[in-house]
Amino acid sequence: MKDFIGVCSRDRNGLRDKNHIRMEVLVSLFLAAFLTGMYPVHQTIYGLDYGPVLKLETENNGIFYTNTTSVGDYFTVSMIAENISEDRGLYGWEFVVTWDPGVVNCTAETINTNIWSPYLGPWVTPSIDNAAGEYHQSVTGEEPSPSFYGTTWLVNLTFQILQAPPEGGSIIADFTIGIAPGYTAYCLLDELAEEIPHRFAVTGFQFISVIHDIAVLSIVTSKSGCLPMETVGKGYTAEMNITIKNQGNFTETFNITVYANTTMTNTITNLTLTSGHSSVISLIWNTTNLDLGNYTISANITQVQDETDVIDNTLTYGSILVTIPGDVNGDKSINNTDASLLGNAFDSFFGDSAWNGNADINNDECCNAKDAVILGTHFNEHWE
Ligand SMILES: [Ca+2]
Ligand SMILES: [Ca+2]
Ligand SMILES: [Ca+2]
Repeated sequence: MKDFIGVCSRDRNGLRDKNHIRMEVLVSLFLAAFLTGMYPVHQTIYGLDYGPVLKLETENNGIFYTNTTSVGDYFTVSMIAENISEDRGLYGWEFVVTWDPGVVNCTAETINTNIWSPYLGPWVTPSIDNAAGEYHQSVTGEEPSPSFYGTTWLVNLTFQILQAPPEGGSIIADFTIGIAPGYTAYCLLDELAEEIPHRFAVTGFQFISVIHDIAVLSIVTSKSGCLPMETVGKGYTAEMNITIKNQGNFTETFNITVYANTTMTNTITNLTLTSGHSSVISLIWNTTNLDLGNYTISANITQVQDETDVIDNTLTYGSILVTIPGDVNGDKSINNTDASLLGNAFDSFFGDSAWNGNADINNDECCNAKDAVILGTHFNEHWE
């Protein structure tokens, strides 16, 4: 009696453990499904038990890209019987595979006839119906063949790609494994022609349009909007905000270079942007090494690998005059006009209505006495 209770107790514990394990499997599968949902892999697993699996495996994990794959190319789908147990071996198979017709065509079947020797079948002719997007076949062992156990491929199907994905998008040919018409269960059979309980695993097909495209969208400087032109005193700086965007569908790493006419003024290397995201690059544009004169500003992003749209990699901004510090209006002389412009903006901060970027000679986001001192130092100077 004591032993019996003990056994029962162990059994109950065993059951609890098993349920606990099942919960963990359930949670893992949920997480796996959630995570794979974020990526272009679409794999479906039905049922939670371990044991035999009827698996549809697509070459390359079912993912193809337009830079390496074209319409008309072929790929293989393997039907696999996995983990068939020794005590309930495999003696036949029959199933229906379906896909989205028009996206891919099945062009050939290669049946594994080495599972049983001798064998019976294949029973279904023709087995491929591309109009319906359907493959149906059946093969059985024949005496004196022993049952098969372990893992084996059953049939390899060759598919041809018929459609290209839309630019920047992807196209999917969903695969399913189904039961042959007229049966309730008849996929993997044992020697008694009974269904071997199993779960299904399916890898899909996805054809993805590859776009590598980085773009410079805009350039704004701390002098933007100043009339009649933007000016920076030689030896002083301007701030520059450059908005860039990854318009492709891959993460890219690249360099950006700013030019004043043909002179490189700034280079930022190893910028990384994920697909679809934009970013504002802030930098200080320094005039120390520039001669007095008018400069056209441009920003250029180096072409990333396989990028075809390179026109948007370069953006040309208007021009900025590098002049003697204090020449607020850019007429190349420092006089009462400049002093009056600074006076109008005096005590204003960046963003204020009275703000004048040109009058902020030292570029500290405030028009004040510091700028007036610089203007005073150069008063009555001129060039050209
Ligand atoms: Ca581009
Ligand atoms: Ca002036
Ligand atoms: Ca200032």
